[in-house]
Amino acid sequence: MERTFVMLKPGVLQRRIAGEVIGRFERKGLKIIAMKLLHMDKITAEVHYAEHKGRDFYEKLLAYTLSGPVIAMVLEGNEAISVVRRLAGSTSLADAQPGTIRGDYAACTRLNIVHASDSPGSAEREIGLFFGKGEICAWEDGNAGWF
Ligand code: 3AN
Repeated sequence: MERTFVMLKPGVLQRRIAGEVIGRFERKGLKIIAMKLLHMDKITAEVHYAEHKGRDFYEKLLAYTLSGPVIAMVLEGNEAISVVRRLAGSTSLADAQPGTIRGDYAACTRLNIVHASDSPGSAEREIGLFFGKGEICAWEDGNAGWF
């Protein structure tokens, strides 16, 4: 089982599509093991997007990220990091395929709906940036037998 960090950007709440986007991850069988609504502070946003500092879109990306609450989540599942990246779709507006979250909902590359960790290292770092150990709520599937 693998864990990944997902953040629904401020436009998701503004557009009232949080349930639809979260539903895509659940339908795939990913397990939500942590979730919270938060208005990110500037330092957290700067740490989160540190790799993009200096890029031409960086300041606007930061401003957008701080413009309203986000939904932060930890998802667990088989190969969760790559599965979630494929569900999210390509970063760029032009490449995001219909059927993916970005392909279906994003109208602008910078406002592209969802952040998802791109490697085990970034998943660990990002989960640690947003969640304390006590906020991760691992749970068992019980007898449903779906997976
Ligand atoms: P991803 O989120 O797919 O891992 P990154 O890490 O390259 O992509 O970019 C982080 C965020 O920066 C993207 N989600 C998007 O909001 C923004 N971004 C990336 N590339 C561009 C771009 N060329 N123009 C505007 N915003 C961008």
